[in-house]
Amino acid sequence: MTRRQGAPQPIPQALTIATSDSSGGAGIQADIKAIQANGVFALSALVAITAQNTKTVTMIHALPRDVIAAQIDALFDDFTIGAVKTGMLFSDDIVATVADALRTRQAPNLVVDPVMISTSGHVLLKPDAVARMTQELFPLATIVTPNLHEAQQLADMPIGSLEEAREAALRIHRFGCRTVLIKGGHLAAAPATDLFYNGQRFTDLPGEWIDTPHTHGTGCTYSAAIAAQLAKGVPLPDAVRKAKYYVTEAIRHGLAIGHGHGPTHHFYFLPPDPV
Ligand code: PXL
Repeated sequence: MTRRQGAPQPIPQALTIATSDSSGGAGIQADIKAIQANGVFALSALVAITAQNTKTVTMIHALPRDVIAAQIDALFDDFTIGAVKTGMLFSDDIVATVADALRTRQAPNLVVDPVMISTSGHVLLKPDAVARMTQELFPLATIVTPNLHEAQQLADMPIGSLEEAREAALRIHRFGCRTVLIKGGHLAAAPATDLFYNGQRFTDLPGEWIDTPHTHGTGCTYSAAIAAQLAKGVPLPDAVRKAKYYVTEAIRHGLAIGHGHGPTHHFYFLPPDPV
């Protein structure tokens, strides 16, 4: 084998454990793009496959437990994984498999995006899997990143203000995660303001509300970017601030493709042609 001359290029590596979105805007495809766009090499372990477009989800197929465990094992056996992100995990079986593997491997910098329901209203985490997620996965997490809807369900309370978001963050923190980020994209009282809780202090992260229908995959993109920043050694909450900047720009450059909610633009900062 011949090799090109030049110094080897070191690059941090982050792993996403999530589900395929055939439309490419959300799910593991969004994660891979967001991790790479943030300067980190994306490793991926697939747990399920969705058939979907920008309008609807037509099928969900879960992969067998041994197929999921084998992917995670193969990656931890070889790479220096600096951070891990979990996305749509769909079933109790899958949550248990992933939690087992991450506990055994003592996964560093774990970002848990507790994906429960799609923008189009489809169930992405079966109700009987929620308790397994809070009990087995949350205690391993460096940060859990619910949106408003997920935070309300996890904390079992309505959230209409930043004050109520603080109470919800306290309740979610009690599941044993190190920190909590409640994404306030749809918080009427403070649109696009996120709330970060590190177990001691609350930090408001104000953002720019961008009025666009092309927001498919926003949550996946945000949490994957946080994982990438953590893999680069950026501490919390700066990793969150950088990821929030990235996802805001990706939304600003949202793509009007398909006939429903189009995807964000993960590589908005690149010229259209590398040559
Ligand atoms: O945005 C949450 C999400 C995660 N994973 C997959 C999805 C979606 C939303 O549609 O399809 C595979």
